[in-house]
Amino acid sequence: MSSFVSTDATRLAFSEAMSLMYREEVPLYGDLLDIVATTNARALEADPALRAQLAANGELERLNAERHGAIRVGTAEELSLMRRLFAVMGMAPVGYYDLGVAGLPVHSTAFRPIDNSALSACAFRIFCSLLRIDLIADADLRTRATEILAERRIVSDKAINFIEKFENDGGLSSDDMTAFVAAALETFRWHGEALVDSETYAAFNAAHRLVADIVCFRGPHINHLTPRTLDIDAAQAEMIARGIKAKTVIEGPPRRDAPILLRQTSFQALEEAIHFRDGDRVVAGAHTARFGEIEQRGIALTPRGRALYDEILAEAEAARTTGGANYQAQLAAAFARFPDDVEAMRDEGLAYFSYTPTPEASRLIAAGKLPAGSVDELVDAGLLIATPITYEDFLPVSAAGIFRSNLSDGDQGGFGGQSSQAEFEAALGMPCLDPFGLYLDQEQDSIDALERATA
Ligand code: OOG
Ligand code: NI
Repeated sequence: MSSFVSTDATRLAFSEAMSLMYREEVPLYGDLLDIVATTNARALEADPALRAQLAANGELERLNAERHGAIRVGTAEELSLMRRLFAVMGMAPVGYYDLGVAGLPVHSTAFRPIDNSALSACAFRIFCSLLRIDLIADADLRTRATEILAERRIVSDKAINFIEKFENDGGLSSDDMTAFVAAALETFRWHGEALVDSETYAAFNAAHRLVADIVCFRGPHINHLTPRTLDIDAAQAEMIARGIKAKTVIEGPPRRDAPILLRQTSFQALEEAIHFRDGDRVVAGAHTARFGEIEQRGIALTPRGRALYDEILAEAEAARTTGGANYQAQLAAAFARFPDDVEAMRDEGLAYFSYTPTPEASRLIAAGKLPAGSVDELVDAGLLIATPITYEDFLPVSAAGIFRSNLSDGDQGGFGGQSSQAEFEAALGMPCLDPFGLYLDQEQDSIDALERATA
């Protein structure tokens, strides 16, 4: 018998420790958690069917817990270290997000659990961006950034020892896990003391705020955590009512009866006091990086559904004339041609589903009497229940909007450049897993289980 703790337990312990740390570091984030808890309780009260569905999926217990956080690293070595550190928590890199097309000097992946049981045990994930030094225009600044990053060590020797132990032994004991979580957490802590002097900071900041945020500090401080809301419009209204500076527009699809993909909003980054060591003088400064975000997740779309989503979103963006509430109305009108009904989405092959036998079908299976038929025929006959598979990934256009809401207007800037997934994966040390393939696996697993039961 193995005496290792599960990677699910490690991820849960880490996400809880991270949440506590962030609430201490950014008190406004505690208010956001409070808003989410209140609006979620109201949504459950108003919709008993939703409550029953969440209870059946075992999702009520950790409903208000964080679903994701985000960090930004500076070098290939740091990215590869993050891959190894998150592997200890059962998280693998899924998807490649090229933010260069949105004018940001980074590209990203999401470290996340991949199978159903791991996702329901703890769905915590980390959106991780890598600086593209090649996109810094000034050659001197590029060299300076490379030198500064080459010298810092973002993961302690202690944490690295546990990572190696995990890799060599295939797991960690309970005591080691506790010690690993504490050591790993330090990597993501905020440091008010900059690594560089004030002049260097100003130079990087002028190149791009993201560059200063990534290069000028001791490590990749967690820049936001994101709990799940059941009603993002209500949570957004409540943020505004409490005087929190929320984004004016919710990113992603409009409000729908059958939610798709991911909707997100955030509050603006706080201005925080930092200090520089200029020779033997301590100089006070300010930095804005850290914020809070909320998300509401819907059904995962197939490549076909996703193409339709991207097409409609691009149309709506092109026709966009107003911000705020009016844009939400324009967006809703543009999405009128996307079926707002799970059955229609299934018929048209737009979304992923998992299939489970009804109680009657289970009785028939046990008696060896389930009628032969395709999945669709069994659903139509009322013997199989099709349950929407939840979208577990991110959206590049939305992510760019989240980044941008936390940068000043002067930072919109021209980092086009070529997409470089191959370069990113070389840095990472493995390919980014394909999200569509993972949803298809989830769907296929449910069909295979049925076939095994009836074989
Ligand atoms: C990441 C922004 C993207 C999301 O939820 O789409 C993101 C960052 O600001 O580092 O977190
Ligand atoms: Ni986020």
